[in-house]
Amino acid sequence: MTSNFPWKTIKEYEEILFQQYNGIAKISINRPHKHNAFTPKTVQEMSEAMELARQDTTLGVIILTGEGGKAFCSGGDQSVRGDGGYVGQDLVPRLNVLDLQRQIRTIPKPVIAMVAGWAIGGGHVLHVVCDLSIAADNARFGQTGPNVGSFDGGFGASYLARVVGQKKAREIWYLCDQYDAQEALQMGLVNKVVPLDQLEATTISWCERILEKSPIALRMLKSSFNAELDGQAGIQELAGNATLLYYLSDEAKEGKNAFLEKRKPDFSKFPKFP
Ligand code: S0N
Repeated sequence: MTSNFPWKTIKEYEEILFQQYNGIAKISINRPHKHNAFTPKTVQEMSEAMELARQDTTLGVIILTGEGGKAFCSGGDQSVRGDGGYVGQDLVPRLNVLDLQRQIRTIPKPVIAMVAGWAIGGGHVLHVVCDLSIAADNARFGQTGPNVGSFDGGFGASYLARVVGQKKAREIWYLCDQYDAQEALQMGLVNKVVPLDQLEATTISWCERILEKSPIALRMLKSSFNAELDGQAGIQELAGNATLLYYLSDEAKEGKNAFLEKRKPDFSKFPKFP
């Protein structure tokens, strides 16, 4: 799938592409020969790119995708799966994709999965944890864990059930069926289905519409959606954003300035809202 947009490389990696265009970051798994299965290195690179996208104040939305048009991601690379996790060059077994899942959920910018072809296993979970999913008509979705001796009982089970409902989530995991893009749309697993040749343009258009919106409103909404599900960690995220907003107020600035000026703060002028 060739791109019609003038993406510029942010940083060179071995197993992913990390690019930007017009305030949009794109993180793309670049292992099409393996249907974009991830190794510990792929995940480590994605994680670093996600953090760089978070820290860059010119970037407002992140696209997660896979190269080649035939697969978004087919999950953990089974050829490097060892005892206790996926084994990288340092020979240490890891399940670092779980850290990446949490990063996608907590980065205070919308993350959009742009799905062409297979989104399977741990690759399926990656699109599930994204804020939005836009699918090409060739997309196919499913879990394989019980077929290949694994399972994701974290977001892969509980958050999937929040998205499609308990019955459907159990069906997806217990039967390991594959679902086409229209079926995914019907069960609320994706937001939109478009022809493959319109996937990138549609995703960019959604990103551009999101970028027109208030960044703090989007940030508050993302953490609010998470707070309901993520317990104390979710409340911490939402509360951190409340603190950010409070810091911006004259009332909070009075407290800081009084300390620096070695005087008693005067909060009397600030309203005690009902
Ligand atoms: C996607 C499938 C259905 C596509 O079938 P198709 O079109 O027939 O293509 P293939 O010929 O099968 O594939 C093309 C080439 O790509 C290789 N390949 C594909 N997927 C993988 C993969 N996951 N790992 C390694 N290689 C892969 C093929 O081997 C083939 O290469 P060649 O031509 O050289 O043979 C089909 O490919 C398929 O079913 N793939 C496997 C899907 C799968 O089972 N994925 C792993 C599922 N598990 C996870 O993702 C674990 C997630 C995880 O990290 C985790 C997280 C939390 C808790 C636990 C875990 C955990 O470890 O379980």
